[in-house]
Amino acid sequence: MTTRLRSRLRRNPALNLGFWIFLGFLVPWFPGSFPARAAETLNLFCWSEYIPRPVIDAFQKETGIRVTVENYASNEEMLAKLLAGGGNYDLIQPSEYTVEALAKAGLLLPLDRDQLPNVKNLDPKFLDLAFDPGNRFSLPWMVGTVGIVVNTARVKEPVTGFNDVFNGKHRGRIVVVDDSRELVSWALATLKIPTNDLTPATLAKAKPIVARWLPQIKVFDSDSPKTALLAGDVDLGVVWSGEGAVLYRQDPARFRWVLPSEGSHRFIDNLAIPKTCQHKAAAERFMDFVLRPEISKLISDAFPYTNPNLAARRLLTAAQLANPASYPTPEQEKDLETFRDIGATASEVDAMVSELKSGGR
Ligand code: N2P
Repeated sequence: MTTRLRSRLRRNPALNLGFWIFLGFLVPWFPGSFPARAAETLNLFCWSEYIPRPVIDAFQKETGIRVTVENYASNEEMLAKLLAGGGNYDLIQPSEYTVEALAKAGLLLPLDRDQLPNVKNLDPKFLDLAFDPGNRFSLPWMVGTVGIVVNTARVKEPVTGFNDVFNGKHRGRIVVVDDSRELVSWALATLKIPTNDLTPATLAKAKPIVARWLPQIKVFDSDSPKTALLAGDVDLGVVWSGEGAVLYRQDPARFRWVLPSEGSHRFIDNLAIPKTCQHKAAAERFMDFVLRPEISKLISDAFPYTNPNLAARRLLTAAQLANPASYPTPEQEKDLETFRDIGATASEVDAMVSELKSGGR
């Protein structure tokens, strides 16, 4: 070695092989202290109260992928943020009708089935549905209904449907999910109009009903409508089934779950990858991870909706499977309808409900 080279090595340790070997020994001992290759990231944009923290932690631990989570409380809120850009979302959680709208607009990436072997665990009943034939763009996360929770300590008369909730006697004692499409669909159900027959003409028929109902509602809450019921702030709720299931689990004598006699919405919430996704491999890895039976069970434990994962369902307790809010009977299932994309009428639904909420007629 020339004297020049030796002195360069002394001045610049990065050129010295011994230095790199030494560093190689140190890194495993102090992993956080060295600027390793930037960790892979997965940006989740999902409904609030739907992805349990332990699931995210287990995924991060196993894969080293850093997960960020942003929540929304309605499909419409998610769409608005997604379309505004800037969110860098890798994985979203749209309901059936929103998958359909996004796919039509070319805003979803097709899924690579080779990366998703755990699809085999899913109940075929919730696959290949009209909103996404062949599940090209989405896989079911959880399935649920929208139904009525009755605090039986406070409400003694029978409550069987929307007309009983909004008959005027419970004014100021009602919580509902803050969701325009839902509200309008309940009004349509009382008119016996099919839930997807949503046009400007049928919307006009629903309007006076929604107008009559709105002043009776005390709380609008899509994130955690159970809270107002638990606190005793309200006696009745029209809420997501998972919320009803938590209440029933907590106090079955006090909280009764009723699927409205006029008919009810069965939603199918999904995972899908937006076209603007920057980390598709990580997104698909998460999708397959949550389809593992033991991981999917953790989701059911925290958020007791209908689990479409048959392998996971085998791990649930008899009590979980017997929760009437989580698992409707085959007889009840006959009256459930699933939303479809209604195109431009969607913004009219939103505009009408917002106008009525702000006191318009
Ligand atoms: C979960 C909300 C369920 C979404 N917190 C209803 N589509």
